Amino acid sequence: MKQPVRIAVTGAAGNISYALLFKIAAGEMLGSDQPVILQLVEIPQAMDRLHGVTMELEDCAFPLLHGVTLHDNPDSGFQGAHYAILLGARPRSRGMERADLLEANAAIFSAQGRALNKVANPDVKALVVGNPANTNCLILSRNAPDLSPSQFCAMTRLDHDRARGLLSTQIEVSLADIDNIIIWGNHSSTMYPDLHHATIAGDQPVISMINDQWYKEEFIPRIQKRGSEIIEARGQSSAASAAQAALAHMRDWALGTDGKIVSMGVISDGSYGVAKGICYSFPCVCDFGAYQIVQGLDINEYGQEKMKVTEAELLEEKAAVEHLLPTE
Ligand code: NAX
Repeated sequence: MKQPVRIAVTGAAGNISYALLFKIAAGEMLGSDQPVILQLVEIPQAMDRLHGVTMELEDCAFPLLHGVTLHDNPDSGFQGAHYAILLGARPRSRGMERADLLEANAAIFSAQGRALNKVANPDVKALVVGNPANTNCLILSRNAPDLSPSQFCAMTRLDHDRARGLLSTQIEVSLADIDNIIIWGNHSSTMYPDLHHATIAGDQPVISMINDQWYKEEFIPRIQKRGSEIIEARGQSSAASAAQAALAHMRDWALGTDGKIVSMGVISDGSYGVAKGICYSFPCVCDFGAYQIVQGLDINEYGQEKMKVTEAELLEEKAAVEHLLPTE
């Protein structure tokens, strides 16, 4: 039997977590031979709710679940963590300006970055789901100077999988046959869902099978605003699909994508002319526990414009929290 790995989850009493923890404990993230210890982190006011979730985890009697610990702060919650899934974030309240939201989250993710730096396993992989995910991820990484920026990701996998789902329905092709969809940029309504490299069954270009007007006027805006569409219909934001995406992101990062492209928000190294140092979603492949940005894809003029729009938004977000970032 393998040694258990430690997985810290913040926002652990929230909605996404409720759809995520049970799958992790069942082995759906790291495999059915990998025991796990869950380190659940919440704010002090939510500890009772968290206790309730923990009782349910215990009642499931998962053979792979070798322990659950509860924490009201990241310094104890991230102790020795091999993986950290950061769901907890400050939601926008009525009348709150965007800059205030960024600042409130900057405070949370600065403290969590420092805690990861100090107490997590040195090889920890951290995934930020809590919004604004990309800029929160940037703040997290900048506050963990002893860790590599490549140990931090923001989640755009839900957008990636939403794009696969919508395309599969439109062209009536099995999801399993669709590859090389890319989400570029921010997890926000400026993201660029790119189908120019997508293929069916390995070689058939998707772009030749779809109507350009449908692609530009229906598909792209629908993916960009899918989160709001779900809230409108359900009265609550995506939870099960977000949990599934977080699981898929972590599994692929840890176990590899077998050459398949996935979208990951990562700290830009300047690839494709994207400003260095922002957290931007790129096409990635994963192997041996690390991601690599796929290089050399041709981007047409339309795509370049879209990529610039979402880059500009991320630069604006970064500028709004710049005064709170430690100097590099
Ligand atoms: P919930 O409001 O149900 O849960 C959030 C939990 O985080 C709460 O229990 C709260 O007490 C806790 N929390 C807040 N601050 C914390 C802190 N400093 N430390 C630890 N815990 C803290 O939200 P839920 O539906 O679970 O969504 C979680 C986050 O995911 C939100 O920020 C949401 O906007 C974001 N999303 C991101 C997505 C993505 O694709 N990147 C998609 C889904 C989701 O909208």
